[in-house]
Amino acid sequence: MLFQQVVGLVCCLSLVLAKTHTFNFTASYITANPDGVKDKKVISFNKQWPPPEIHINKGDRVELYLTNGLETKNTSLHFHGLFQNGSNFMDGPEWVTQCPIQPGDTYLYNFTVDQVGSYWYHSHSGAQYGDGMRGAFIVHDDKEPFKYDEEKVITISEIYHDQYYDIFGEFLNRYNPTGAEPIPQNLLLNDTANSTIYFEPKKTYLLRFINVGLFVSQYLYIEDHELTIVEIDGVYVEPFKASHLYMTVGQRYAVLVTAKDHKDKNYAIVQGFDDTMLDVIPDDLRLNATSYLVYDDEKPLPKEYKINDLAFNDYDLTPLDKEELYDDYDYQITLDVVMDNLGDGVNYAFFNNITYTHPVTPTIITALTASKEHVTNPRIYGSNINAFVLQPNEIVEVVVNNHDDGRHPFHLHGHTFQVIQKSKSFDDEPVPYDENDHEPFPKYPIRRDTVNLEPNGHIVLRFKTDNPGIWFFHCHVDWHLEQGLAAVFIEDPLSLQNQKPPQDFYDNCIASGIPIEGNAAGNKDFFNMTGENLQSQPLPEGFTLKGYLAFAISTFAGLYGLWSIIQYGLEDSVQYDEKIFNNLEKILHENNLIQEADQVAADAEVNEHTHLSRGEE
Ligand SMILES: *[C@@H]1O[C@H](CO)[C@@H](O)[C@H](O)[C@H]1NC(C)=O
Ligand SMILES: *[C@@H]1O[C@H](CO)[C@@H](O)[C@H](O)[C@H]1NC(C)=O
Ligand SMILES: *[C@@H]1O[C@H](CO)[C@@H](O)[C@H](O)[C@H]1NC(C)=O
Ligand SMILES: *[C@@H]1O[C@H](CO)[C@@H](O)[C@H](O)[C@H]1NC(C)=O
Ligand SMILES: *[C@@H]1O[C@H](CO)[C@@H](O)[C@H](O)[C@H]1NC(C)=O
Ligand SMILES: *[C@@H]1O[C@H](CO)[C@@H](O)[C@H](O)[C@H]1NC(C)=O
Ligand SMILES: *[C@@H]1O[C@H](CO)[C@@H](O)[C@H](O)[C@H]1NC(C)=O
Ligand SMILES: *[C@@H]1O[C@H](CO)[C@@H](O)[C@H](O)[C@H]1NC(C)=O
Ligand SMILES: *[C@@H]1O[C@H](CO)[C@@H](O)[C@H](O)[C@H]1NC(C)=O
Ligand SMILES: [Cu+2]
Repeated sequence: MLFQQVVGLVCCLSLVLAKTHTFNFTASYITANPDGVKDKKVISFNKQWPPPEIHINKGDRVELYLTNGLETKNTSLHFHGLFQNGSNFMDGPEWVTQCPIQPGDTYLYNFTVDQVGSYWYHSHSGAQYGDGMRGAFIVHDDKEPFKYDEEKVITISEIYHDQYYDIFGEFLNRYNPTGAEPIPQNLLLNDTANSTIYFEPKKTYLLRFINVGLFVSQYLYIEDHELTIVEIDGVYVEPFKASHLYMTVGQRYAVLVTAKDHKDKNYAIVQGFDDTMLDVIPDDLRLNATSYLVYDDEKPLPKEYKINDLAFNDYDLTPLDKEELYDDYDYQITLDVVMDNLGDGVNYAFFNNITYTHPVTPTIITALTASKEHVTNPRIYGSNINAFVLQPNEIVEVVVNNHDDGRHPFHLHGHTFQVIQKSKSFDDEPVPYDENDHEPFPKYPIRRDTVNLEPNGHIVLRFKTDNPGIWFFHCHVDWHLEQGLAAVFIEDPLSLQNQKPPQDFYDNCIASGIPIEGNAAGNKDFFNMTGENLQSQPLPEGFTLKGYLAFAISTFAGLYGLWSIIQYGLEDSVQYDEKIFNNLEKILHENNLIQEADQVAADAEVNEHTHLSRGEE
């Protein structure tokens, strides 16, 4: 009886204490100089860059008004790691759970948070957040299972000196046939270079590291200070002592660090790019950056510091709640990752031969407006979004096999997943998951929302379908997302139909002339796919685009800017495909493509100026 009263009291107290946090943000460009090397137009909130950290408590409501002041660009906002349980339409990714927000318009993100830990927010319109539209989102827990004196949020990222929209055109382009990712120019910690983080002796700090970058994974270590990992991606873990971290973009690690008991010395905080992810390493790119852990401003700053063993595997961690492995799955999804060219010459990324091509109307609109009879039929969601319809209260297993030699940090919206297999990388041949011959499953698998897939390796993930919604599953290397490395999980759409987005949600679509009813093609006849967005046609048989471009480049070399060859590592493809362009003319003739080749050369000439002038900057 007494117990019940106490429980009752606690429940209602926390109800009373739940707070609404209102934010009124206008996204607009300002000029900043994040690394102290070059000015750049970055996306600010209310002319402030870096955008603010958001801190709330578990149970609180967020009402965030986002005004698009970007003049010529659409925008959107995603809260990475939040489940949006019951509020799928607040998740943020354009074409998945909302329409893009047009310049001049305001959109309200309004949701409650029933989770704890380290999260972040970022634009989910292309790779736009790379220009700075991202920040930390921390949910405080009054029952944290560890103690500390002070908390510090520390973001890490890479910076491109050029603007995303300028780089992007050259990336997703047939003159970049290998799909080589643009190379960033610098590393940032707390959104600057040469950062100083202050420590006071004897204190214990909770450092929340968040990789808010869009491409490169980073190593992170602090000279002569041990890191005790206590949370990953919002999931508490058994305290785990580590000398350093390895963080893909999108991942978060909260670590306890106990300060020295004296102020005799200052220490180095070192970031290092995982340089295996870079196709070319320009001579002037620094791969490591040193920031400063300062106890005493009067003492000299630390020198560079180096550790030798960089081995690190998040798979070794154990969730604090010891949630057991989900025994078996009810439904299995296998996704094979391939990067390849289509007939338009562009290098795309594929799951099972499909490169994500956004629908005419956001997938959530299709799910909200289809009849009960049709809403669970994957066909209505289109043939180009990798749609998977999931039944409620099932265990879903997602197997991702990498047929590519790049690293891919996969992120799922709306859930954390158990990571039940995580292979090492393989040099030569892809090693897909074999259900009948695999490493033993962990008893208490780690759970997180972003996990790294190694070159030619595989991952196996399991989660329970207890959150109705349209959930994006994609590579968080946003260059790869732009190449189409995404799938859409349509989880319990019958229940999703009970969620009622506000009028604002529909108005935002109407403002762009996007249908607010219909299938992936925007047709009210749900099985008429006329007008659907589709990926480009494949290349003709026996024809490789790399070879074709190599031919065009070598024949008309003088016309083609050296800049792109260096920047995008085309040299490699020229060598790689030597044997192909030996008989290339024959192939071109057979496919009546000689004229096309001439056109490539002519276009290259037109582009020469842009490329060269950029190269000379
Ligand atoms: C948000 O800020 C803008 C510009 O400062 C102002 O016009 C608007 O009324 C504000 N909206 C809210 C809901 O506070
Ligand atoms: C960091 O240090 C480098 C080298 O001294 C300097 O070029 C750069 O401007 C500094 N950056 C900032 C943001 O202070
Ligand atoms: C913004 O979204 C609208 C609606 O889809 C689209 O027509 C327009 O091209 C987009 N604008 C930009 C700059 O991407
Ligand atoms: C946010 O959502 C809640 C719950 O639906 C609603 O009561 C509240 O009015 C909304 N806030 C605004 C500003 O619309
Ligand atoms: C990050 O930099 C800002 C100033 O730009 C500063 O106010 C903040 O304290 C820094 N964060 C940490 C963890 O030192
Ligand atoms: C720089 O980082 C790389 C990992 O990216 C590491 O191998 C190397 O040891 C680091 N160098 C220094 C000086 O810390
Ligand atoms: C992808 O295409 C290849 C070649 O056409 C084919 O062999 C393979 O079965 C396809 N894979 C899937 C999952 O459709
Ligand atoms: C969503 O909320 C329901 C209860 O309302 C709960 O059973 C379910 O576990 C939640 N899902 C997630 C992913 O938190
Ligand atoms: C399918 O939709 C298109 C475009 O809305 C329309 O023109 C066409 O007549 C429809 N086809 C059928 C068979 O209804
Ligand atoms: Cu990727």
